[in-house]
Amino acid sequence: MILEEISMLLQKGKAKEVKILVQNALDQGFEAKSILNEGLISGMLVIGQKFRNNEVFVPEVLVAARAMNFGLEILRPALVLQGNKSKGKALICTVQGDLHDIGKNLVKMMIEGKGIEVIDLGVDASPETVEEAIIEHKPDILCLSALLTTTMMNQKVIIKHLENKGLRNDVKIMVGGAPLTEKFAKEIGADAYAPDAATASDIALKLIEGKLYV
Ligand code: B1M
Repeated sequence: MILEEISMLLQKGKAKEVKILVQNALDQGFEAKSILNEGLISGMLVIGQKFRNNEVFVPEVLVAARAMNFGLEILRPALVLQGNKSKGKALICTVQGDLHDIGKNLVKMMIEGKGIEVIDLGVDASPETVEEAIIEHKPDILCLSALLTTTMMNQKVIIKHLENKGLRNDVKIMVGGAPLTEKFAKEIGADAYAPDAATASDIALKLIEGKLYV
């Protein structure tokens, strides 16, 4: 079926074909969430497994990631509610040393879907970049993503940096990413942790509305 086909094409890095099939699936009435989970994410999970087993290498992963991003762009309007008055402002980035942005992009989309404006600092964001953006944009929440065990500690570095600059209490901080746990989030002084993009968007809204007490 079409979702399996999307998953297979993503694994082969066929970005243009993924884009077309994602659009076809939407036209056929498949829900955006199913296309995301059973098509795109399921294909990426296979690639991740093969990468771990040395069956595929960085170039294959890169083309698969590109195909994933092509598919996500088509899904964006369906995942994001449009025309909502902004309920607040979030700043998002992947932390310094880390170039993984697919999960961060998904979290961004889902948070936008809650009617929250999102400023995206991209990947490899230094504490200084985050500090400057907080001063410039005055966000309600800061969302930090990390995918590597070697970069997850850079979330703590950012939090410490904001403490030193007297900015820590100006924003609520949510952290996430595959190697993280709730326990780790508490240890580094974050206000919240989310295991996936949907939960992240729920928590973002609660943090903004002051309904999540930490
Ligand atoms: Co990388 N990589 N990678 N990689 N890569 C992983 C993460 C790895 C687990 C693969 C493996 O070994 N099995 C491994 C990390 C091991 C570890 O640290 N323990 C790894 C490695 C080692 C590396 C390199 C070091 C490889 C090398 O060069 N030798 C290198 C590092 C580069 C760097 O960052 N400095 C590297 C490079 C790359 C590519 C560039 C090739 C590519 C990234 C392309 C891109 O992002 N544009 C890549 C990819 C694609 C992966 C895998 C295969 C897939 C990641 C992904 O996009 N998943 C990954 C293996 C895997 O995870 N299975 C792997 C799909 C995405 C939807 O999930 O990002 O987890 P995820 O996001 C989820 C949740 O985590 C959560 O919500 C998202 C959606 O539900 N979430 C948040 C994420 N951020 C959040 C923030 C929140 C809340 C929730 O609040 C703020």
